[in-house]
Amino acid sequence: MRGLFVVVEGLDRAGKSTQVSRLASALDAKAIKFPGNIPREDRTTAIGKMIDSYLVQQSELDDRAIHLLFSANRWEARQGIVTCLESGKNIVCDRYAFSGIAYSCAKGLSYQWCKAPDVGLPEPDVTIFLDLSVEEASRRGGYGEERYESVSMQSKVREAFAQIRKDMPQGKWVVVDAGKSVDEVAAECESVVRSLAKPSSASLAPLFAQQ
Ligand code: DGP
Repeated sequence: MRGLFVVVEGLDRAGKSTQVSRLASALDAKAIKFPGNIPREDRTTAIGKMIDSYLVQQSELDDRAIHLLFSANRWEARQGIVTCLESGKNIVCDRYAFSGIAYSCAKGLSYQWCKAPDVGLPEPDVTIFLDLSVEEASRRGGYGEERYESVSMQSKVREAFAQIRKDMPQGKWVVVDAGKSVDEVAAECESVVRSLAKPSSASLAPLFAQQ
């Protein structure tokens, strides 16, 4: 039986890293993160380095070019994800194609265009959206120097995530209130995953295949 593929999404400061690590321990899963690559949590591949330099505002790139780089960073990790799941190991993943769509749509690119490069990636069994208001997110330690870390950008990202939610098949997108305590959020995330049916087939469905 293959492992479960669980994605955690949300705005900057929603608590994804903490919850990914809690959930990965609870499920004895491998924790991975985008942008980045398996098994490292940093931005070390050639593509990861370009993304990093863009995020820390050391380089400028066309909005579509950076969108494609984020997608390419997921594609370069695809085989690793598949191999891990097929070996029976669960994966908990911090951000995925949904962040790709949300952040680029927030910059004004079209939803369909943003979705296209990620069509066919391994489809998560479930995506947990850690929901937090922009105001509350911005109060959590404030935003740093990275691109996108502003209230106006995060508000648009939140709207884009709401659009993605409407587009997701029943049961594939679960919203968890990220304003609760760390323990409460962790318990809810764990219960979402424990209530999932065992994967019905050994292989993963392609993402956005029916749309
Ligand atoms: P994080 O390491 O999770 O804090 O992400 C760094 C920043 O990159 C964060 O502001 C969100 C943004 N980001 C993550 N994934 C994507 C993506 O696929 N596309 C775009 N445009 N931005 C992304």
